[in-house]
Amino acid sequence: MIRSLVIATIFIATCALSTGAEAKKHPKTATHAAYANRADAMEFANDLAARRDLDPAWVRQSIGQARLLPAVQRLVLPPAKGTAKNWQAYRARFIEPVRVRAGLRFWQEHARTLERAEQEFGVPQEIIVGILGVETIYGQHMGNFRVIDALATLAFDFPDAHPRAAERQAFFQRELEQFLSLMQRIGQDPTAPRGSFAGAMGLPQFMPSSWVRYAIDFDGDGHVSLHASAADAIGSVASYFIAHGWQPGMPTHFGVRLEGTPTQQDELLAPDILPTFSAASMQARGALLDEAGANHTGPLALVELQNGTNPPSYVAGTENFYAITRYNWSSYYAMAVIELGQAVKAAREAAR
Ligand SMILES: [Ca+2]
Repeated sequence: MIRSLVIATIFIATCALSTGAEAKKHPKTATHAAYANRADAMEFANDLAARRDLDPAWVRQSIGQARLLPAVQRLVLPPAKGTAKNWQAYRARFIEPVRVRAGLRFWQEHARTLERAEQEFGVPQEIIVGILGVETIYGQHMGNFRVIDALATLAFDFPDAHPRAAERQAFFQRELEQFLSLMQRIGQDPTAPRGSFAGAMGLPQFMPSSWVRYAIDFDGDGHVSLHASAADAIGSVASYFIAHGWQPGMPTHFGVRLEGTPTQQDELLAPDILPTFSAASMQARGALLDEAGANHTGPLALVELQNGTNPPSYVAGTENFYAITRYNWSSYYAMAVIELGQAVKAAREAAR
């Protein structure tokens, strides 16, 4: 659940390993940048402790152990301008044999838990399987940065080169606060959890605020563990979707063919992925829906997926397509989740 850059998750494991290796080779460089000596970080710690009614010494010590990670500063930057969006290339990274096979194994191993999640929450098993596959290949790549380091780096030294640096820095300060409150509440050492460069954790890559709000104990052992319990991850993804407007039984998207004028097309694309048009008003603007889409009663969005220099792909996204983008704000991400889930489901049916 890195809200900026899914593509980067692929590289996290590699980058994290190289950072770890460097830290071992140059232990002084790693400790040199610790936040214990930073007045702004210690002031933040004192304020946070007061706001959350936490022990100020514990908060100062926790943040004081965090280290500035230049790799995190690099990874949080958006791709260089002029990088063409390409759905076919994006798709090929996620819907590929290794990930589909891992998905099939995961589904076989956790079939009963996935069924239970679908029954209790109304979120289809293939959507949960799609999310966990795109995020971490079912727990294989959960990120190897210390979460406290990643969050402190982005909370106190967010790179100015980012177009929304102030807003994003404020976001990560809130996440750091949520993280420390969570660690205090569950009695865990805040230097222990590992995660992505953005501080996302576990099989579903939940940010701390999402962990606090939506994570659930779905295996009933009395603890929420998104790193070690596939069942907790499965239940927590379903819980997240329901909280973000998932409607049981509704498809995610329909096929659509564009035959309108460029002006009509611009009108349809203006609301981006926010479902805005009725099926009839979409068709009146020359976007011809497949049969199921034409009969859909809820609002729809015309979703454009660019293919580099080739013509774009289009689908008509429902409110459930939009719900998937609440996990990660990208239509490419949502489509990859849907198609990976479908591919694993097809492999499972073929294997029966
Ligand atoms: Ca549990």
